[in-house]
Amino acid sequence: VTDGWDPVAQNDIDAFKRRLFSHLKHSRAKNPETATSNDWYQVTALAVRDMLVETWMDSVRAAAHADSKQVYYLSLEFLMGRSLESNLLAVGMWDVCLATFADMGLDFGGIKTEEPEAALGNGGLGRLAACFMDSMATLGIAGVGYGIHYHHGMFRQEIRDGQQIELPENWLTHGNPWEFERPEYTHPIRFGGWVEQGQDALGRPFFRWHPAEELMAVAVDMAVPGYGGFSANSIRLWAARASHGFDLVQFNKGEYLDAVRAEVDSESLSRVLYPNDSTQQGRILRFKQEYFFSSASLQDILRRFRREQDDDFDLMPQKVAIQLNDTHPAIAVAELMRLLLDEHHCPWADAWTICKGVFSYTNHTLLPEALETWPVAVFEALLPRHLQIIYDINAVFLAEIRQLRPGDDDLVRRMSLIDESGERRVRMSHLAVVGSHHVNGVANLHTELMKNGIFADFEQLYPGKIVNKTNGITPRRWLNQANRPLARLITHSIGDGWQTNLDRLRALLPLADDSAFRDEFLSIKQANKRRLALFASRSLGAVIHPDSLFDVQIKRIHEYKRQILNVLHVITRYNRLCQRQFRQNVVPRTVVFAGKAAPGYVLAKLTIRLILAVADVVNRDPRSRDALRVLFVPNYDVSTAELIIPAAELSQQISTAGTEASGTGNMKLALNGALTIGTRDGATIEIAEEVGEENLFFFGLSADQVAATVRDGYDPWAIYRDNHELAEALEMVRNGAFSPGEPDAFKPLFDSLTSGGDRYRVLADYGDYIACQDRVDAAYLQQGDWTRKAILTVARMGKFSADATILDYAREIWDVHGTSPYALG
Ligand code: DL6
Repeated sequence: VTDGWDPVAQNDIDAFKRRLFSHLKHSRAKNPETATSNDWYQVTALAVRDMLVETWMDSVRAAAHADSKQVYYLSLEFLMGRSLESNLLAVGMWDVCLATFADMGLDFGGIKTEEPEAALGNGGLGRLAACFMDSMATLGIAGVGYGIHYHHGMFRQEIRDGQQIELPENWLTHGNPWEFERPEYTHPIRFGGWVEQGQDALGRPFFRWHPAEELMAVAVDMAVPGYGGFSANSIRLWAARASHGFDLVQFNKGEYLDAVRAEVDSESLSRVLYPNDSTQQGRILRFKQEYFFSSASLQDILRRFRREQDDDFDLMPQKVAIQLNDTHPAIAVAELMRLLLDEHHCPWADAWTICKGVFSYTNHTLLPEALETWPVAVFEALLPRHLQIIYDINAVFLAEIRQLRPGDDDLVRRMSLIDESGERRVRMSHLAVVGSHHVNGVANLHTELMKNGIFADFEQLYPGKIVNKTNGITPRRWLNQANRPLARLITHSIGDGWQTNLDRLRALLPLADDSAFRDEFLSIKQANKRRLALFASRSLGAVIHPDSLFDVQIKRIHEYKRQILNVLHVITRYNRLCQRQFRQNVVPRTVVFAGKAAPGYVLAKLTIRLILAVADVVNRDPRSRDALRVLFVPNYDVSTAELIIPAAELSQQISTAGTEASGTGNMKLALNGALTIGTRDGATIEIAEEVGEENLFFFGLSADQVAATVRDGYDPWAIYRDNHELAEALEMVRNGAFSPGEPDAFKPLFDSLTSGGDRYRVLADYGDYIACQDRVDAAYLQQGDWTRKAILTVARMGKFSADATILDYAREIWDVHGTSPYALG
């Protein structure tokens, strides 16, 4: 039976146009005369979706029939960005779409920006999940990404009166053409109440949870097409709904608003993404969100498993791999135990073996404030049965430790799932480690620090359990889509295939010495810089010069990422430019910042304010403005990254060594030909190993040296006294040089760097950073050599394809294979 939709050939403009017009009429009830830009976006999305659906349904069906192992990626965040362009490229319809709109005399550039971003994530962790989904689909690794269908994703950042303000983001206002709500996949989620204990007729103990509250998790699916159209996977996001929407009794009593209260309360659970990155906020709603999506996902996984394998749960480790993206879904360990024990009556030891056979856990940060713990009292109130299970897991686990290390009470105290040092709290990372067969860090250094630091006891007791999986990025979005001119040049020069085998970029190596290629490469960079400059002038009213060096730091604003160090360099540069003798032979710079600060993070918000204030002074002053400009691009998101990254020439990766778990912006920028200035931190170390230290700019303390300053003592004031340029820049921050109307405005930043102890060793690295920036200037003057380095950098980025990372997870952790030709090599 055919469905009447003939496939559209990749060069058939008329067929594509017919699809658009058909959707315009039948899906939007509009005609071309009344169609808005948004209508055109919607119908294009629907037309592309029609094509995706074919592969998607085939893939899902094939995976079910193949009876193969499925990978489930549980992530509280998926930072997908826009889908239209990436989906068009994935199904090979990009060119025909552009040609169709050109033929109709419509500007596709404007139409594609009608799509709101699916900004269901904060930053690195959520974007990594999106890249991994792309790679799994491309490689034909069957799986599902499970998360939350937030009504409001990451807040929209606006700058008012020189400061960040947060506005709600409304990505669903016009509906989302990519999603399919599936009310047939709805699972109950329960909270509170009490646990009945007893014995069944056979004398076996049972536990029956009598929850006090129930709501529903409804599935909303999105297709994730693999590049090349061989396979597709799903992301299934859970939306919260009331289990009984409308209370008729209350309504009949005339209490209309109370009658819908349950609905409002339940739905608030998936209302908003917590905008915190790297800090745990400890809010009850967050706890409920974590359980909500973990429970719904596990119920769904079990439903799928039982459809194929009945109740043969011992087979689960052969059929199911569940990756916990950070500890946010760590409660899934206790939830799977509960489902197996209480609902499917598995014996305890069997259930525990199954859990340890299916789960694996990725750690994304070592910052103590980000490590999740929840008060035992919160568990008692909301998940009493899970608390019992966690106690049972702990009892078995601690007995094992006591057997391995008799008499070591301190070890037992350190490793326990319950932190008893103050208010009793459940250590979610310990639950995740104990319940998993593998634990991974996201870059070599990070994994080593995990093994020697927060998880040292686990490493000693279970050697081999902690492994490294250096992060990666999808080359489809971060080069093929974001930088079309460079992608075309690469394809023209070395052929296709690099999009799915990034190592092929090595074929560019000899071209680094080819002057014609270098010229083309450079002129593409210049065009990308002009595009950013145009955006700055049109959208932000800011003037930046495309001939200057574009120096870029784009990421969340956080003390450990040290935007403040960058600002101190800008101020130092400004101070130098204010002296006539420094104005000769200077390399003009545009320092671009973008990033959001968590709404409650005072110093991060103040840093944004300082960046804007410094920009205001530097960009106006006739002594500096031709040689130094500062641009803050508001509302940093995936689309903004796609605009800035191709224009970047210098990539700032300047976190305190030992604090940035991996970084992925470092990879995106390098893949687009930016040279890195950075510390020996996260994956930047591995980038240097690949591209060669001579092709990037390292400075500052190593992680060991930072640790030594903690051990041996550290005096920021001594550094302040020794370095007059530093003292001058810091004084300007303190004394209101950038905030004349409010001289103390930035004093908290000064204090944190001095009397506050300078936790992130900004002052310790300042001198070397400035010297390194001087080396950057000198290198930039040698344009030919700079471009050569940039080309070599691009050519050597193969290791950082998310495909390579995912294949590594597949082999070492999940024990699965990809079925697409790209996985088979
Ligand atoms: O692993 C993805 C990404 C890393 O690249 C960053 O270095 C790291 O900071 C980030 N972590 C988070 C928040 N962590 N927690 N929880 O986004 O993960």
